[in-house]
Amino acid sequence: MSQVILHHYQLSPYSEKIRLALGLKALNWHSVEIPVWTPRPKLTPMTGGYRRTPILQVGAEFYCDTLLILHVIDKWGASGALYPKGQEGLAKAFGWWIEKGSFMNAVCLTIGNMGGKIPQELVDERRPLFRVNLDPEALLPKRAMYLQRLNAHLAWLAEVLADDRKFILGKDLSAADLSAYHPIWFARQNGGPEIAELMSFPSVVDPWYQRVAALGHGDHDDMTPEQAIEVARVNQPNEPDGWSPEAHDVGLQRGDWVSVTPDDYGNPVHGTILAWTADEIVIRHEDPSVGKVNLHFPRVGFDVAPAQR
Ligand SMILES: N[C@@H](CCC(=O)N[C@@H](CS)C(=O)NCC(=O)O)C(=O)O
Repeated sequence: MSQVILHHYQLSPYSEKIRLALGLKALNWHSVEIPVWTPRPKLTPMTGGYRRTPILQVGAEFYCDTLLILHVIDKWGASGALYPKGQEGLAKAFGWWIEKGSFMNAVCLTIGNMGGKIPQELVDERRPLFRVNLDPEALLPKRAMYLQRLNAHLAWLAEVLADDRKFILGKDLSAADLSAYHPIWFARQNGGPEIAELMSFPSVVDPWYQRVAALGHGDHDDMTPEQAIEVARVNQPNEPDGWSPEAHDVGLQRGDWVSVTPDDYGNPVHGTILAWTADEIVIRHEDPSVGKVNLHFPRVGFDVAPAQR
């Protein structure tokens, strides 16, 4: 396997989800620290402008969205399985629910308590992306709303964990645990003791939380963006050709120019579609600085449509 490169920043909860997956698999990886807010001039040319965090790079293959990144990581390393046999669907469905239910509520609850710590550039830059004003002064008066929403979802998590099981699906950790963990991690790391105390069911959630945290991040070293660009430049992208009849039903053929757009928040990315399978969409992107690369997206959570060049 070619070297594993994670483009991420420390504060990012979705990146923490992936750092822990790399820890579970005891992988060696390279860390490229990206700016917390755009512009990201060294990353954007490689990823066609896909702007969410994190992104996993292997050679000239770029994996976007943690839903897909977990599936890629799951195939590597000797330890742990993110999708335990017979529970694959449960792990996916649980993870989808808990992230949708808790991520933005945990972020808004926490940032409301971070007055003086959130740069105005970050507030201004995120507003059109999330369609939320992340200014702590605007969020603090809404604390009660974000708290009750988050705690309603934590109640379901606590209900699952109430029988003293080690992890959400039973004795082994799965992708579901990582999806449930990272919004709570963000709140605990950044909201201070006040926010930690407002979050319900600590006696049930705490022991599980500590078990997930104990995964650590695996062995990693720093890589510069220039080194990552060089890796993409010297490697040739794969030529995937998996093609589902579903693609024809939405009017697409291999080789068409398409847009791929997150169905919740984020911008479209354009390229030539190479593969459409049960789990993934692959498009080819080209840029003078890196040459040809493949951008991979999960099927769930993204809309593909024919586009004009
Ligand atoms: N569904 C996406 C969500 C990723 C996401 O929202 N990440 C946040 C950071 S934790 C983000 O992209 N924020 C804007 C940015 O970093 O530019 C995934 O699973 O990767």
